[in-house]
Amino acid sequence: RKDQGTQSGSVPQEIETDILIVGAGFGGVYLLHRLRDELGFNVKCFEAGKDLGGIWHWNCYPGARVDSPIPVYEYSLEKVWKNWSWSCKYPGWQELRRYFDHVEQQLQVKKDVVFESAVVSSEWDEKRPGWTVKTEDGKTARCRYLILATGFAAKRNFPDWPGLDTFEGAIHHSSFWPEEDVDVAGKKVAVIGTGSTGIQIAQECAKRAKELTVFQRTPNLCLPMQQASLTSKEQEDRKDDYEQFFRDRKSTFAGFPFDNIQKNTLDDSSEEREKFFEQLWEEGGFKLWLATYKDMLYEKEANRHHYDFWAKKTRARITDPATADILAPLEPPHAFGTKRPSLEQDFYEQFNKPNVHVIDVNKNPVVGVRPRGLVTADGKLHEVDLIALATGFDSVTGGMMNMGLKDIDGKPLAEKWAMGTWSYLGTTCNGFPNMFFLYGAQGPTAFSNGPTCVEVQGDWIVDSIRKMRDESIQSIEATREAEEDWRRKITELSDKTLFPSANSWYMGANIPGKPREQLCYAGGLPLYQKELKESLDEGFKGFVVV
Ligand code: N01
Repeated sequence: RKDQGTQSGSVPQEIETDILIVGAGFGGVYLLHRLRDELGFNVKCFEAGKDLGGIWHWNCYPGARVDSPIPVYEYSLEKVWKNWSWSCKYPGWQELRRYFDHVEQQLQVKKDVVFESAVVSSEWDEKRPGWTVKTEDGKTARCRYLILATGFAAKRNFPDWPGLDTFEGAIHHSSFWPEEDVDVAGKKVAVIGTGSTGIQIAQECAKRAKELTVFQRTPNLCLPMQQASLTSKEQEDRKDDYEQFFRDRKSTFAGFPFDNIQKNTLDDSSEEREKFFEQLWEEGGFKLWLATYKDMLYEKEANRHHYDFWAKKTRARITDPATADILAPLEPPHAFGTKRPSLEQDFYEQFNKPNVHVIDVNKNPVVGVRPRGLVTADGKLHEVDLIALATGFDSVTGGMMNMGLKDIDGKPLAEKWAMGTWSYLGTTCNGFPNMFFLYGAQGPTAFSNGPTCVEVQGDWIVDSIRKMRDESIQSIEATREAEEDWRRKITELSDKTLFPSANSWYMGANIPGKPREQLCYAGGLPLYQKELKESLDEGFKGFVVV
């Protein structure tokens, strides 16, 4: 990857700081700014990449574009939004990088970020007390508070196909795409996976590649993006309402400026329902998922109506019936919305071209890789020049378990979570005093808009640290009972929904051997914030306070 030239001056090998943050994406930058500039703490940040932006630093694959519209997908900080405007509703990765350059101009966080510093161990030092954190290249930081802002997609997932390393063409994982544009013109390309990433890569590459083959395990029930360009004037005109807008986004289930309606699917006649679905479809984005009937994610029959509408709309765009049966089968591959729908612009139309194909790898799996391509179970060699691995991540827990974190007794977090995930409030863990995390396990993470979620959790972390300072509290540590309670809530909330019925990364089901469990908080942001507030208001309820 090309150096962004972000590190200025020499970096000390030994760092002493009040607070160490790991990760300089949306969450880490927000916390660094608030804890340093508002609370006056000494804050440093270790970041594995070469620039700010987190996932937007890593994601530069063809077609990478955010799936949440602006201004919902940005900071609520006035200092940042007041003199920034976007070119369109759903910006691409280059524009998101420019946004982080702008964030830097406004907040000057980089001077406290140490780039190219992947954390490999964190241990509690009882004598100080505090954390000692080490990086791969030998840097050490000692801090009183440790905050993990590593996101849910910090550990990549690769297929275990025999012969993958013998392939003579190019192989790129979506989150490690070369900075230099990979020219697919005139090339034969294979895209593995049809999550949000695979859809975007395929949609883009299909327009330039000589031949594109998508290897699909599960159809993505994609929704129309309805992209639109925006002028600065349009955005300036809205800015008087921004403060209210950012307050409101925290009051909806998923942190978007809309919520499901207070009606069940069968309350409407089939004509009314059809009209409503059409309206949501026209408005685009996640509306058919998050602004629909309130029972969609809870009742099978209600859900089926959504699926059938989706399949009808989608199949109408695909000319070959056999291809339509793979991409948008008549029978749902999973309940609608129990896996993350991607937003697409003309993904389905690409398959009407003679050089664009889809292979259902459930029926015809990849059995190996040869120097010139992929071999499927039917014995066919699919010759390609480039393999795009859009195979996702060991999501939510994988990254946190991969950083050498140990509890006060020296037991690795990876061991604590080997049989399932335990946290309290999705922000703290028993055995890890003064360690906080956000946008990770057992928080609203996958079920909420990223910037909204990190601000909700980040604000609670800031308030907790402020309270500790004001009340001269040395340390807080979640109790085991509080963790058990929290885990029970996570499971109960999830079990009321249809989420557990799907083999999704939400349930840990995309990684062989990973415990099958709900990894995120499915109760919505308002209820979640009530839980956070209650703990703080009741003097750190659920924590041992020293
Ligand atoms: O990863 P994924 P992603 N053989 O896990 C398939 C966010 N995001 O990087 O569904 C064949 O969703 C796998 O199949 P299956 C967003 O929250 C946001 O796309 O497990 N296939 C699946 O189709 C998203 O949800 C944005 O059966 C294999 C795909 O690979 C999250 O990141 C953009 C396979 C992985 O999909 C992760 O998305 C991008 C194998 N061996 C991402 N292994 C925007 O906002 C896996 N698969 C725009």
